[in-house]
Amino acid sequence: MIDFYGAPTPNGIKVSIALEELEIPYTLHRVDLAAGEQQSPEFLAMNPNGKIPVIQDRSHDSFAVFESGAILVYLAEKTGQLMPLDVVGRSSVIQWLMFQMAAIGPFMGQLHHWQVQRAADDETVAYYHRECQRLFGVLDTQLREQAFLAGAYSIADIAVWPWIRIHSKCDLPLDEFSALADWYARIEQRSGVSAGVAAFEQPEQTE
Ligand SMILES: N[C@@H](CCC(=O)N[C@@H](CS)C(=O)NCC(=O)O)C(=O)O
Repeated sequence: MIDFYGAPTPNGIKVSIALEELEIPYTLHRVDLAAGEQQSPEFLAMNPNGKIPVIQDRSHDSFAVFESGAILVYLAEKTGQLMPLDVVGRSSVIQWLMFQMAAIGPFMGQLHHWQVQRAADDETVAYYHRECQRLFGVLDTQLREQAFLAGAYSIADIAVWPWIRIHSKCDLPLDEFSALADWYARIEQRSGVSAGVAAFEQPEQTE
């Protein structure tokens, strides 16, 4: 059983999707970011960086894992699914996972902050917008070659998908990225993915 501390943001949703895809039993503990619950002493004891998502694994003495990419690797390794075991296949997944963690997430996060919250001048917004379009181009080129980012469906796809989900919010249409748009639509149809998105719409468990 996993205790999952999260919120319905791209980094939160990638963990609920992975838990659903891997059919791992979990309890969702919603963290109210606006109220600052991520800064409570109890939360900081799990993640000193004070951000969701975090999991605790009850089968390992409530071992805590923070950073969404590290959580996805932990869950894949725990189950032996969604990431190949051979060194080359594993590296391919980790490369695209790192690309999401180091580029897609930070740049789209910044774009969303500056553009959607109207917190910056036009030049700053244009800079993040251009870079996100370039990153979408990188994904599109890869997906023209193969159905999923690292060969078979993996935690790399799960990491990227929730960020593409907010593309219209960030004024980043997919019209010029047809392979990315097809990939997005195919993944959206997976039952584990819709269950992961819907997880935050369910009444909170009290257990
Ligand atoms: N690199 C981290 C980023 C986590 C992150 O930025 N979480 C956001 C929500 S998506 C958060 O907790 N924000 C609240 C805050 O910064 O106080 C990860 O991938 O887990």
